[in-house]
Amino acid sequence: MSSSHLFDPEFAELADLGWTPALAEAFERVAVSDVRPGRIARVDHGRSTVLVPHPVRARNQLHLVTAGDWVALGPSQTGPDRFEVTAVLPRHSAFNRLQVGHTQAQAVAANLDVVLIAASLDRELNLRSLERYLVMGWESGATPVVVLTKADSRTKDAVDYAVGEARTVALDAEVVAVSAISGVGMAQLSGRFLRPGRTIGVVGPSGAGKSTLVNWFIGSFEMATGPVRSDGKGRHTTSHRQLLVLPGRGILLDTPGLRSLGLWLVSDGVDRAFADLAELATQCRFNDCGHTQEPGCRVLRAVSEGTISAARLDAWRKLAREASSVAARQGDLAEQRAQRQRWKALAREQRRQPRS
Ligand SMILES: Nc1nc2c(ncn2[C@@H]2O[C@H](COP(=O)(O)OP(=O)(O)OP(=O)(O)O)[C@@H](O)[C@H]2O)c(=O)[nH]1
Ligand SMILES: [Zn+2]
Repeated sequence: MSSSHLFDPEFAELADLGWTPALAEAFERVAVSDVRPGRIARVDHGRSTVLVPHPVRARNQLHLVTAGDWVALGPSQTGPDRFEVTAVLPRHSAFNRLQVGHTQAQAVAANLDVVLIAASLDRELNLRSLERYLVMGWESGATPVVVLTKADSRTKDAVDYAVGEARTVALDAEVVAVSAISGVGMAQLSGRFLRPGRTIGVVGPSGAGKSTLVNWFIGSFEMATGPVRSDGKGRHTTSHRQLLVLPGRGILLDTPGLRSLGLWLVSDGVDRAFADLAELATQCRFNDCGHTQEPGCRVLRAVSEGTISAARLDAWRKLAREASSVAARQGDLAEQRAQRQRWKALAREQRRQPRS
């Protein structure tokens, strides 16, 4: 397929799904005749619903695909109008879940640009929980934004105070307060973060108001353009539950996997989310300072001066430990697998030896 095809009217609507020149280039590299690009809306039982931009069903073959992935789809040998995934295009971001007993992380959502971290103002703000979500957000490669929901449940002063508190852990991530009931902050939120072709996801604990946020985005879109059609036809389409395309407005990725993400792989996400502490740690007297009782520890000084809370230091230590144990576990499993491979190769080798 030549690249001119990609800008045919047929492909123009892919832009609504987040198709970019960079993806077109990646696609060209894997494209053989008869394949077309598409974005995965949902995955179940070895098959996917793929938007091309209308939805088609495809076999995943052996590709480990997830909602949000861009793939190349080829015709299946099993019949006309049947498709199979022939390649997965490189992800620019991904939320990965660590699977027990597996060396490979399982992606639960791919190619998000922005991830909204919902936290409800109708209960006490849990900064430690926010920190974890921020680690996860940075780790994914998407840009995290803290959204304090249900602002109507508190006084203006209390909301302002909570925003200030959240900012102490959000650092570079933006913090906004909204209410789906009063509408406070909602237009600003969608105006600021929804963009044509941009993919947004929502994470946060149960009851934080994730569905309400998603529904509000859809509702305000429908008010402006008419209902989002779910029959898969026409321009205002594709309410495929997991990948909601609002043409000219943005894309919402709302998958159960993303919602229930618990264990995840952490590495530099911790450093990003705790950039304040990581920076202070570079000023400790000892390079390998554990920030527990070492002389000349800059981090402990910040805690004693009250610029960093002891709870935040504690959270940082825990998450850093978690990150290194995940890394070690991955290393162990990779080593076990390599060993199994070596044994298999050896066994094959031995079978090939003539019996004496
Ligand atoms: N007062 C008020 N209540 C809200 C607001 N947004 C959501 N709620 C309520 O909070 C509850 C939880 O909202 P959901 O949107 O279902 O929360 P969720 O994060 O999707 O929850 P799970 O599906 O359990 O993960 C519901 O009863 C909503 O009506 C808001 O802005 N103000
Ligand atoms: Zn130190």
